[in-house]
Amino acid sequence: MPPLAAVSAAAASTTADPSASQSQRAQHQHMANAIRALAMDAVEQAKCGHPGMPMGVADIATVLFTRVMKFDPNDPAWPDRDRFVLSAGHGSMLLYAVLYLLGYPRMTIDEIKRFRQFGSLTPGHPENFVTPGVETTTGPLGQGLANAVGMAIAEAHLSAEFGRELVDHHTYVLASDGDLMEGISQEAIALAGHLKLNKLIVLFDDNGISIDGPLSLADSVDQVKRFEAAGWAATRIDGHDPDAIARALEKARTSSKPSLIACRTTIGFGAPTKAGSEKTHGSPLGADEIKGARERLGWTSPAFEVPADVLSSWRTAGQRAVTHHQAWRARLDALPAEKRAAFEQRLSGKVASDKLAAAVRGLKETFVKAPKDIATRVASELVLDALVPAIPDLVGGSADLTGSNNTKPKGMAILSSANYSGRFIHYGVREHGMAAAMNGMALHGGIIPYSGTFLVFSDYCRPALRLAALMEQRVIHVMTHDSIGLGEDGPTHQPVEHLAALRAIPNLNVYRPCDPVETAECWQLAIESSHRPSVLALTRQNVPQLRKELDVANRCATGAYEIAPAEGKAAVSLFASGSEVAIAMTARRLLAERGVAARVVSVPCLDLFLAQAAELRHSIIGDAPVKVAVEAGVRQGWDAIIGADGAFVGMSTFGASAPYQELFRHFGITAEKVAEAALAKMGKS
Ligand SMILES: Cc1ncc(C[n+]2csc(CCOP(=O)(O)OP(=O)(O)O)c2C)c(N)n1
Repeated sequence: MPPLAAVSAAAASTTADPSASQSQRAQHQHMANAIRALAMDAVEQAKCGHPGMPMGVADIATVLFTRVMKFDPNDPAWPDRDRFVLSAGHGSMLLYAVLYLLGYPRMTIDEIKRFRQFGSLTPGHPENFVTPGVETTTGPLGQGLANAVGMAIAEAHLSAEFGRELVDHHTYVLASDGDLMEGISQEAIALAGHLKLNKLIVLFDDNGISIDGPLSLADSVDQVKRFEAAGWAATRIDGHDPDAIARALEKARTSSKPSLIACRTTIGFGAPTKAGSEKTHGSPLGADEIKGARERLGWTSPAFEVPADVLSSWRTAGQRAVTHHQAWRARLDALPAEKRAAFEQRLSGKVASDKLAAAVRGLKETFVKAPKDIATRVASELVLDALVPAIPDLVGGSADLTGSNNTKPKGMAILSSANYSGRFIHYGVREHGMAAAMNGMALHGGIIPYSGTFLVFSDYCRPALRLAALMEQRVIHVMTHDSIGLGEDGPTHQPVEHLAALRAIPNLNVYRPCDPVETAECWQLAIESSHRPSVLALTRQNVPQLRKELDVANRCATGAYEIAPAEGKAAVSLFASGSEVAIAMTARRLLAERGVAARVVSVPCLDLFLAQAAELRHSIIGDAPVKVAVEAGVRQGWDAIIGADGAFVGMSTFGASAPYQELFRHFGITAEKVAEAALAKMGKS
């Protein structure tokens, strides 16, 4: 394709015509120096930021963006664009400078001048929901690399499904030493190598420097060997030699494996006294150093000014792939109407709500007709049996707990290097990499990723979950074995604080359904939540089916609802989630036997409930004088319903290893204890 032809021509001209090659090199230097100058100036003006990395990788970025990548500045979300992930998000000025130079309309020089200021398009670290052209939110090192693995999986999957005429792009990553030192990088590269994601290309900024100083203080890994061991093609080049960069990229693009290009660079390239040192990493260079750098680089323009000829070369490069975009649109337009509609619907992220509603209604009818006392994880599998065929966007998986998480419905094909059209991913024992890859799939578009692990291992996913919530991405985590109810595996595996810890993440909904009907309703809500991640916390142990009447409406939609009214005026309100709703129901009966009228409120999603209007919340909480909550986790969060005076029956220590019935008894999470707590509050104990 033309961008590559340009690369080849540039490489060939090195030998054919020395003077042409010299002028090309000079032009390249000017273009790269434009990035360096903008990074120095913006960091200086903001009085904070990281100039060293953009200055060091300017040559790599210039070759990549002006000769290789395909994108359209006027349509930054064009589905078949190449993706670029700046995993080393601290070097954000690199990305902002490139977007400005290429002519992304909203990235003006004024935005560059407002680097790191409130409301600018140039925040401290790249945020995809703020800046058009930024593919993912990076800063926590290692996440971007793992997101990129998800993007490459999404590309391979959609390409297998819709054909290369519609989906055929690469994912490029710029990663630093810090990215590769983080543990998540191991999970990410191992998965990418195993899946042979050959359209994933990582450019490693091999500058040997991190914040504390030379990398030798803390690391001596041979990254090339490490990536090779994980099934990648890996090479080392001089990251300041544009021809070497171009050649390595060309080779990587035709590789049958994912590629690592370790680019040896000098951090702060051009800075007279600070280049090659950590001093260029996290603070402005200072006026004298910038003056010296300008002299060394031969850059005579004042701050924030790019000479017209250099800017024009960049802008021309920015338009390079527009013809690809047009050709792609023409291919899309020429498709049979049905195929085109299917593709556009997938990319839009709009789930066929009629199909979803019909599937959920069918499930509820089946459950109500023949009530089942089953674990909610088993109910979830029954739900997936119906939803996976109805919603092609769903791509599932598990971190090596498929049989325990019940995330693989019957007949779901495995996504592998031999069959990218499969829809179930064996992520291996890699919870963190899985969660971050899922973010990448969701960001890519066309996929609603869901996965499985144990709830206790949400800790291993947490950094990626937090970013999913920040980025408003729809990823669905099935997390089973949700309390001491898992029994004999003991306290290492029994979540206690996890529900509270997950509920503390803004814009993440934690669902804990009590029975098969609620499980179906919670799945529906998670899929409909197009701008937030969801966790479905599910039981290992069987629970009785409590919803036996057919409700057309989704009763979980308000987060909490009265599942059993009081007989007469309620003296007590009992609130519970998941497996403890059944305990609350029995407690209600015990209280009735003592002549106390109690109602039960099921709380399948505390986050959703607390987001309801005050009036609705008050009506659901009710005005019974005594409030008791029961959940086999810590109290934190429940005071929003029961108040500081309410009684809480739950956990305040770690669990233990024993059959689960014994554990519920030992820790006092029983109907008797709930009834006692209510009576004690009434002064009747
Ligand atoms: C998970 C995480 N830990 C720590 C940091 C803070 N931090 C930002 S950059 C950096 C390391 C910088 O070294 P390197 O990755 O080699 O980048 P370079 O110095 O080459 O720009 C650290 C520790 C972070 N952003 N993310």
